[in-house]
Amino acid sequence: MKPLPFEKVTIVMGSRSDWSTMSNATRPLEELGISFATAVVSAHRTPQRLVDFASRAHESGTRVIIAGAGGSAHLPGMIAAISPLPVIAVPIESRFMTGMDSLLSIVQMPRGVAVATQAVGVSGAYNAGLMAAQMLSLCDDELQQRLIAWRERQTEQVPITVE
Ligand code: RP5
Repeated sequence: MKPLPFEKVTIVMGSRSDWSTMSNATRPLEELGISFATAVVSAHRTPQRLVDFASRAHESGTRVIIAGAGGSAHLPGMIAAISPLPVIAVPIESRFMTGMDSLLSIVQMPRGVAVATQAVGVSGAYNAGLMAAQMLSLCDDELQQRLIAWRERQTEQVPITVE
């Protein structure tokens, strides 16, 4: 089996089927020049992989973890229970409850174990990448300048007129 990948931002997801959503987390990271890795880690189907990943990430170069899962979405909370790193969670839009199940099972963490939960689906995944960049920028002045410029470009791109 391939070894677990670790980068400054490591993006994990419960299934390959989550990739169409979670790939959106890579967009702001690419635009801001931040290295990332991706892997499938399932809380239920690969529990030992979850433990290996979460216990090693902070000693393997990762600074922020992004974790996406759908349905009974235990992945982000379990990683946060093991790893000291910040965990940004993305609730995946599920087939039967359109992501409400994912959202509630991720967001209702018990006191003492923190997860930064984003919106359900594509926007949440995108913002997870952006949030990771903002966290990293706290200790990286050049990245902070790139973020400021990135936001200015975003603002400039919003037209005043609707035609
Ligand atoms: C979750 O179950 C995954 O995160 C995914 O969102 C959902 C469905 O997985 P598949 O059955 O498509 O592999 O663990």
